[in-house]
Amino acid sequence: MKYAFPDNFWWGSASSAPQTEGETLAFGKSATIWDKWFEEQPTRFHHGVGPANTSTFYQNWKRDIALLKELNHNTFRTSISWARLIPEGRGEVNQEAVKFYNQVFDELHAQGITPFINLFHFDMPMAMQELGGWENRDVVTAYAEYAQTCFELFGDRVKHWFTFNEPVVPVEGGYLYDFHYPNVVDFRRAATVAYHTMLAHSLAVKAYHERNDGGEIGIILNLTPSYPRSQNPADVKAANIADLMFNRSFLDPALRGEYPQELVALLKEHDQLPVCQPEDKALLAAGVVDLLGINYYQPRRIKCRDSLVNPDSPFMPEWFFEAYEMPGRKMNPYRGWEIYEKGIYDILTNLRENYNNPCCYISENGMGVENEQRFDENGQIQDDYRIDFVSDHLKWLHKGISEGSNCLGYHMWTFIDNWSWCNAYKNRYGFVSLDLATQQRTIKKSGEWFRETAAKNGFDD
Ligand code: BGP
Repeated sequence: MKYAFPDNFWWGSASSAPQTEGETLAFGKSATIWDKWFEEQPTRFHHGVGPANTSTFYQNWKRDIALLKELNHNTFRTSISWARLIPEGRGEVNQEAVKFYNQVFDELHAQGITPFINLFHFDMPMAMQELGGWENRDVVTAYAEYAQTCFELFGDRVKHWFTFNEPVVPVEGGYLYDFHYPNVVDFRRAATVAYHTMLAHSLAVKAYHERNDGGEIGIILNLTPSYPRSQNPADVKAANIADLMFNRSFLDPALRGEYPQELVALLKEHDQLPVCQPEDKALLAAGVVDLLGINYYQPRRIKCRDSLVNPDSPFMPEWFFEAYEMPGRKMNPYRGWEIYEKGIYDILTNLRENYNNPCCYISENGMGVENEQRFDENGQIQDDYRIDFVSDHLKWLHKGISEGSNCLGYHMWTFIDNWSWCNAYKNRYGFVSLDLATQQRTIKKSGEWFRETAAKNGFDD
């Protein structure tokens, strides 16, 4: 086979509790920031569709796990909902939630599918947000307690844990660019949220390692390689700053246990450093992961600013760079994101050369398609574009592995079309399509391709 992957390669897909479980305010679950925001401003959500409208994994878990099995998954990622497990954020555990997650993990094992479990996927419980969310160090401690509860309850069957999915996204969305609750635009507060998130991460990693459970713990980062417009020093510097702010501010603590000095110096120079406590340094050093999840969708193209910044304008990352629309770049015509398959290889190469080749896997990669509900005469969606997207990325991944990268698997985003925050069902990503009204599931052509690829542990051209 032309693209054969290593033995025991992880083939699977990723999803999350808030995007699939449904039953948002039932069975003891309390509100998250998404329930709250939807209640306050439903028009911010595509077609006014809120977090309750999902594939209802809470009820359909058995049937969906059977589908995962049919699609030859050996691994599957989802998350635990903090607001479901501990409705007040702290304190009493909801026994209905314990029963639900126990059933899910047991069934995954029964079907030969290893669960990869993430603790936080953008879904801050409202009870915690009311205390200030990640701006408040008490919430950091509450998160660590929640993580410990999960390890105690499920650690016998879950051996692959993740502290956060894409921690930069709630920072960008909630505190810089207004696409997540609480819709703040303030760099200093954003920096505090980012910093506290990594402290929370480190507390969880430290606690897990102290348990000696025989499993591993990691973090999932959306790494967006920053490519400068040119090799001109101003463009290169701009791309480096974007990389520092959006990638390395999470990657370096996760893999090296400390922040890049260049980032610290930059924030200090502009008086944007978050408040640090003397014990933080040692804590961050304890946060080095066993496994890195890489979400890759698209790169960042960067150029230096054409005009000088007005020094009276509020401090923002865009003080240092601008997005660059590279002529001729390949675009996903159905989602408006660039497609640059080699990015996945560049990420692996960077990790190999500059971060000591950590254990990693592709935790998300996939193709969003607007208005995808076009079925052929046999009732199937012929998503050849998605097969091309995935196989083109897998080819570059294969090259990275053959050059020595320590990449152990590939998870597609996502198994079944899911609710995607403010975009709701605008961009569908599943290799199984979902009819929201009837809850019917139909395997797309890409699902069949995936089933075969996973079974053969690779593919030919
Ligand atoms: C990733 C998130 C997912 C999912 C995906 C698709 O960044 O981890 O939760 O939402 O993006 O995003 P969209 O629906 O905006 O295309």
